[in-house]
Amino acid sequence: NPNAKVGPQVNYTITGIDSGAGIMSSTTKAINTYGLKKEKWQLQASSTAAMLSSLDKALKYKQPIVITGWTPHWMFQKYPIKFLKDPKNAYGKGEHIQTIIHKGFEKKDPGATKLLKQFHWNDELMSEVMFKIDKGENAEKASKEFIAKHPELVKQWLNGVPEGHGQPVKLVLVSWDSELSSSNVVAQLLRMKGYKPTLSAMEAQPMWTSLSTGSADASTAGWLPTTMAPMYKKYKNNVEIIGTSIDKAKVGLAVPKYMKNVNSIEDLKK
Ligand code: PBE
Repeated sequence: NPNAKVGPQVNYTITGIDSGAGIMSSTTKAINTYGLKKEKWQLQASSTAAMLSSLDKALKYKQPIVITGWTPHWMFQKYPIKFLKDPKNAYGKGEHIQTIIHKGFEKKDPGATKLLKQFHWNDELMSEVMFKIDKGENAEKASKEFIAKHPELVKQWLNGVPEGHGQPVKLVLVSWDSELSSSNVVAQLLRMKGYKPTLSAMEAQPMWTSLSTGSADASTAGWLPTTMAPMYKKYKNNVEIIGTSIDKAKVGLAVPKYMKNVNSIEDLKK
């Protein structure tokens, strides 16, 4: 029944991803901002893969579901879903994906830092790599193919970057599709210039501690100013934002398009 209240149909549950992700803290904030707590709404942590498989199932049976959603990501191409309006800006007014380094890394390695600063692309380009990874292609292979296909872009990214002479660069790799793509492309670019990048897979919280202690040098996973604000605030004295790889990112709640009466986070209360 499309006119029935949403809450009871989904057990007042928002299906989320890994608990350390920025979108989880923004969603907890949204639940408070919109007064959904009184209505027993809760956020369920899982993983991106588990969330998307629940979405897949719900769509198959035309059942209601509320998920945490974001772009760039292929979920909005693959599935008929829509973002809910966020009139109170609980998820911010517009997110960027920023490149973060350990404070002091630029002094230690100005060349690699220059490359990291110059790395800038968009949703469409990132999606080329993301789709391949989603289809099961190895991330390193996908980024090599991307680089071979875009010589002009690569020229801009490498412009004026000095030879690395085997200098190691410790990159953080958080296993979100967006970051699998950007980190692997950046690693490949560094290799082309003679640097020796390593990619350490870790979750969102360790990413910030590693960047702050210097056990990692750089990350392309800074979803800011809102999504990862709590972590940035905590570590901002020891990290530095040096660039923006994606200007337009978006984070929020999403539902299947057939949930015609649910268009805003406010509607979850109805
Ligand atoms: N995301 C996608 C992340 C960053 C990448 C929105 C899931 C987050 O911290 O929530």
